[in-house]
Amino acid sequence: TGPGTTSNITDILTGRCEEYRKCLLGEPCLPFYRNVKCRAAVESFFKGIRNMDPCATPDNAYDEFLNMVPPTTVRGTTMFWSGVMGNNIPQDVAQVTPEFSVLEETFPGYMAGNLSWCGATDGDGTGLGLNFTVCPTWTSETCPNNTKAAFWARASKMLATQAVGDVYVVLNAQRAGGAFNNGSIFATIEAPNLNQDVVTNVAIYLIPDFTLPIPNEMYRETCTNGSVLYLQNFLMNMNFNVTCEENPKEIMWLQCARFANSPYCGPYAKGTPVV
Ligand code: CV1
Repeated sequence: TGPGTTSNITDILTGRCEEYRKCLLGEPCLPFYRNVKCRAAVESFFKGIRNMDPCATPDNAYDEFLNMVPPTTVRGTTMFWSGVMGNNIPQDVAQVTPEFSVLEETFPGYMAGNLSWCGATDGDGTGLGLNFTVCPTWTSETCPNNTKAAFWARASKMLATQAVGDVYVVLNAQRAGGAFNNGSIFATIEAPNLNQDVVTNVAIYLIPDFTLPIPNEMYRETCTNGSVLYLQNFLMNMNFNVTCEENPKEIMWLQCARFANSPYCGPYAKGTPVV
């Protein structure tokens, strides 16, 4: 199990909602959002999960909420990521690069980012129907449909469905089991929901895993082997244009700013890194 519901989550969600709708964040700011009623939005966020078993969240639990504050991104900027959670790199790059937008920068993603929450069937004295003590870890195989996973899955689906123009996906070349993980949200929900008629290119950005204590070259995929090659074929079979880049400078600059001594950085890093 993981941490319970974040204390004061209602206030946090309400505050973030107000920030977002008032365009205080430098994110794309739609007239539509200005009229969001934050109290009602937060209420609908909890509506489908209060007093519910946190491992039996209905697929549509957040539909009302997500229809009030749907994720939207500017054409040609939508960035997906998978297997690179450890260092927040795509989120941080997207934050300072107007050319990229990730789910965490959209209205629902911003509201829910870095929070923990889940329902509780027995209540725990707060009257909110949420468990403030523990929540299931959402990667758990015994609890696949948990409160939080259901949220990100649904929000991710909407993000992919509305994406237009060039899209991007950042993958970890050294992810155990392959950079393109079959069970990931990207593989199961985002890629299949991209629209062939409006997405002009899928750019795969393959980055090394800077969080590894010792870079393991043995398990480093390239654009021309392993699961990344599989992903390219999968996307091309869906009629998408696909490009793939290893160590793309658009992402690496931030990685290298943070891990300046990495063998993947510096003038000799392009191509075969010296490890
Ligand atoms: N997405 Br905190 C998915 N999972 C998220 C997101 C998020 N925005 N935010 C968080 N998580 P993995 P993936 C948590 O690295 O392909 C969206 C979840 O606990 O395998 O499954 C994004 O749009 C999840 O288990 O990536 C992104 O494009 C873990 O972080 C895609 O879905 C990420 O798991 C990434 O999901």
